[in-house]
Amino acid sequence: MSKSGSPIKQLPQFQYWHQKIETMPRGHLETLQLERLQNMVDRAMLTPFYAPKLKAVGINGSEDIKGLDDLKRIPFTTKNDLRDGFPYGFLSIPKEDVVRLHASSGTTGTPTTIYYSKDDLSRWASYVARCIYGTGCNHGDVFQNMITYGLFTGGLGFHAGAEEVGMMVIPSGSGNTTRQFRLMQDFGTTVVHATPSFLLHVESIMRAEGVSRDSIKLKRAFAGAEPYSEDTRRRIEELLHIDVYNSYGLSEMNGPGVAFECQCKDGLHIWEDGYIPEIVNPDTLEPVPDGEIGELVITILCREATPILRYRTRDLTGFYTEPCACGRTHRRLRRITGRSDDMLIINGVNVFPSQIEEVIMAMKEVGNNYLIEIEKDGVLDKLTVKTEVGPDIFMDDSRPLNSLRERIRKTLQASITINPRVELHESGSLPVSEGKAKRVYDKRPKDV
Ligand code: DLL
Repeated sequence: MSKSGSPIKQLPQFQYWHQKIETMPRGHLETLQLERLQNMVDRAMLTPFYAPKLKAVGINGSEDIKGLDDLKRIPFTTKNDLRDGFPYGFLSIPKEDVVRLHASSGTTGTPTTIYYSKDDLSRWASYVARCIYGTGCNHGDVFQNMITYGLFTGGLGFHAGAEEVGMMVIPSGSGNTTRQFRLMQDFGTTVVHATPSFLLHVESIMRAEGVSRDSIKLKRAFAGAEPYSEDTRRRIEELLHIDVYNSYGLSEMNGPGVAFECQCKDGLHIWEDGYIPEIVNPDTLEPVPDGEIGELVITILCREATPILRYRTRDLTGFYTEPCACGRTHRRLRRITGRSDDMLIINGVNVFPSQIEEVIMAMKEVGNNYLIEIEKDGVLDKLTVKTEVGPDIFMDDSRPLNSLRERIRKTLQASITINPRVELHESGSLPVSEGKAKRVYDKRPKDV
């Protein structure tokens, strides 16, 4: 059994895209990181944003980075810094050498822009290819990319990585679920990429439209771009009879391809030849003891156009401390449990949306979609959890519904210490977003 409780399957021979790098001894990896960090610092000195910031702490170039420990002298970079540096404050190559830009989807505010050189794009594709190949995909697989193309990095990022592996790519984009089935059936799709919420939606529609599982050849899915629980992964795997791999990335660090699960599905390998990860306490910004949860901070090591040092991701995670059975030496991150800034404070209690998801998705009678609403009720906050019921539950039979509602309420209360209102909705009736799911509706008036 894996730590998450799911049985570890008999694994096929592990596949490495680049075995020498993926299994590199720690010492060699650190030497490589230092070399690349020095190079990045020299690049950063070419940008209007970093040059004064680094000089202010006594760093004038790579000669002042003697060991990896010197990283700690570099100030953190935040999303606000990137916004303040708009449009070219972080650019370190001539504008005419930029071949593409992407922008963050702006989960928490206005978008930020990242530029790529030609070599940056091919390096990024190679990291994504490494992730894809490590899950057992190969030349001959048919890959349907059911995620947004455009400024969001998920579409084009995976597209290029999948082509690098040599899979046939169907650039279907997100939405239009009926057409997605048609494509799967017509071209024998074996692997898809989507947000976990869209995968759950696909399964609901598949059932509603009577698409038979035997009519599609799907074996695997890559799911990421938003947090989801282990129970959600298990649910998708059981409903669709596929293997689901967690995929983590952010546009500031290229996009997808930063950290990915291997076939052990027990943590996400963060590619340490391309990124230096740190986990810090989000309040003190000091490193947390190894293995503990904190905020992930990342330094990119191989990008020409937009060097970003010590970026505060706001994502909460921790390292696994034991080595992975697959033989890769790059450390593994725990599933992201939330962000240091999506924490809800409800009547003084801190609640992460992921805690609510964990409770409801573990219940078999609960359907695939849910929403969290917070409103003011007099002086107090009122939390409402709206969730769909599974397709086998009849909405006109009130007894089992009442008992399910009560069970959800009590379990949630035990987990988050707040007594929520629970509303049950018919399967497929709550709104679905095509991109990242919007699940939290905080309707409380904002303090000015
Ligand atoms: O979401 C890049 C991406 C595309 C990742 C496709 C995976 C697949 P942004 O739009 O910049 O980039 O959003 C980055 O999304 O800081 C996390 O908060 C969240 N996120 C991404 N992947 C995961 C994941 C893309 N697997 C922000 N689990 C990140 C939890 C995730 N959160």
